[in-house]
Amino acid sequence: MASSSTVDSSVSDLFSSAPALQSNLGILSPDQIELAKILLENGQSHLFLHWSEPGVCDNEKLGFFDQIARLNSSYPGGLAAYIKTAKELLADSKLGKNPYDGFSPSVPSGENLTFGDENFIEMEKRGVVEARKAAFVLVAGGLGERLGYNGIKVALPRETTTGTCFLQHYIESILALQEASHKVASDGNQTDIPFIIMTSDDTHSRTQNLLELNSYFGMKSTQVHLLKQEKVACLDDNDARLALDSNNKYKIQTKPHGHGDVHSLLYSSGLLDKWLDAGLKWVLFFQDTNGLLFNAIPASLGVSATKQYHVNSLAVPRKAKEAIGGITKLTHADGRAMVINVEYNQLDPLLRASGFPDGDVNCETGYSPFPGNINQLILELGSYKEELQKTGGAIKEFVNPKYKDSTKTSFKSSTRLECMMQDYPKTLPPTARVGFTVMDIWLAYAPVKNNPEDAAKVPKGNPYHSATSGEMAIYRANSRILQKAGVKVEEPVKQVLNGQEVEVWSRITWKPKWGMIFSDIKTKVSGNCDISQRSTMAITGRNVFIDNLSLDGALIVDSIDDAEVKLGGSIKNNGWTMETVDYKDTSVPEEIRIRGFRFNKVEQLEKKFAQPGKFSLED
Ligand code: UGB
Repeated sequence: MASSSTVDSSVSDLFSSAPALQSNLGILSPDQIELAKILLENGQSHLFLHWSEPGVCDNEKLGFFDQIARLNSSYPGGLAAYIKTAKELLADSKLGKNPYDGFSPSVPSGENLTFGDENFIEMEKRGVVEARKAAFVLVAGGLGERLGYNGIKVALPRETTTGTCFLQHYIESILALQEASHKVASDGNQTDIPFIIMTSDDTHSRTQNLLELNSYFGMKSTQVHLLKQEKVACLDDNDARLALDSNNKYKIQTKPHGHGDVHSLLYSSGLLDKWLDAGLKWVLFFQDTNGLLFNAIPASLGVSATKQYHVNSLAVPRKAKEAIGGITKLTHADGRAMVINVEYNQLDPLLRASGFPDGDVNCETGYSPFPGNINQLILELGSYKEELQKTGGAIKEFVNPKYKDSTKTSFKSSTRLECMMQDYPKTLPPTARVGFTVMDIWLAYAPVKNNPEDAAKVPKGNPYHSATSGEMAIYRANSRILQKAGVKVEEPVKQVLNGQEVEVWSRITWKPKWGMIFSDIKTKVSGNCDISQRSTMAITGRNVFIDNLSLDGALIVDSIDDAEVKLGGSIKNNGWTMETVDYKDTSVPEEIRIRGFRFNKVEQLEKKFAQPGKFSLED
């Protein structure tokens, strides 16, 4: 332990601004004294006003410095940099400065893909070739406050026909892509695709438990890597004074910093170098609850490779005022230009301030002219690593204080700096190739973000983004893909579930290994096939072929990889019915009631093929 005599005179001047701290210096280590200096030099003496005499609450004081050390080491440039940036951003916010000052928005051009056409099929094939040179990064540190679900979002069922959770589906999709990519590899490179999950204190242990309890859903545990983001210090006022926890004066209040942390975590993890050494080329970022995501991955990776994009943002047509960011071209008066996501709460004011008097409105297509950012990014690894070397992974931050009144001198509650992963291109040089790929919503985007009550209030025509719409979107996408492959899937019926009017299609699901890309799916379908709207079909095997099948009821097929199974003939049974459930009915498990329905498995044909060989449904 250091004694106060180790502190020299210039330092003791500094410490005289915090007498309660000064009298406690004897209990602090030299490292802790260094941290105390950083705090005092950056206007944080108020943190020590309540400190008691040495000998009283000493453990709490040491705990305080443990937390300060964590806050200091987890932020690029440390706490001094955090406080400096906070002061600048708070001053800008007080002045009402527009972060896009000097920039005029316009509609950018990018790649538009149409599911199932020749170009789409080509892009998917190219994407599969590239996949073995990719690493996947899931940002899953958010609590999902809008959804209000008690567990972690990746543990929610993606659909309740099979009950497969999001995390399992993501892992199985990566494994299916890996296998498909290895098959077409001409260089014999059979490296496993790395899968990184960014967690936070709110999600880390539950994510780890979910993986361990399920043997990593079939992935090698060495393939999966969890990176935990730390929260950042809250700020009490425009001078960026750190906020103390109201229940513990020896603790700084903290809040999440946002998904932008993923870049600094990846940079400091050392993984990027390893990946470059292993010959990887792409890093794909995605969010926690988009059950359609992997329908879009192969083709958009193909676009990245073909166009040699350094940054490729996946996008869908966006309804005006929808809570997804808009991909926008911003051109500065000085000639600079960038293609960037403008967050949904900033798009309308930016447009109004720059020659679009109606702000964020739909155009003649019925959609906003700005494509909607679904926050799936494909970055080219080499240029990504180079850029992070310059920035240390720091992403341009923002602050969003809720002021008490128009003087903007005090806040309703503490605020903090935040950052978003899609702001990565903001620091890129103009030579960077930044593009985007637009795909149909039905194919690519169905997040689960809103609780039933809020979803029911969404303006008519705008997407609900609820557990109900998220599950219905899986059935719609699978039905439409099979339609395109030649199956007569009956049209949907409309139904109101948890106050939301949704299209209910046949409940069709399959495992990613059954068909990752459209050309594969087409090889699995032949003859005259039809599926009625009230039907359920779940395929969990790989070599399952739909051939002259007429289905009106429920059909569940499981098979080992060495079993080749033909699904044909006419199958009719009472099937699975959908019973409505109210989201307020707490006798029903939360993950079910937030959907507004559950299945009643009245009757089904269930077949399991556990031996190698050729089979049909009669076997
Ligand atoms: N997340 C973290 O990992 N850490 C954090 O600190 C915060 C979040 P939300 P939101 O899907 O279309 C984003 O809360 O506000 C993870 C984009 O910014 O769902 O809806 C979290 O676990 C927006 O441009 O984000 O907005 C989750 O996986 C738009 O594209 C992810 O980050 C929108 O998503 C997103 O968190 C969208």
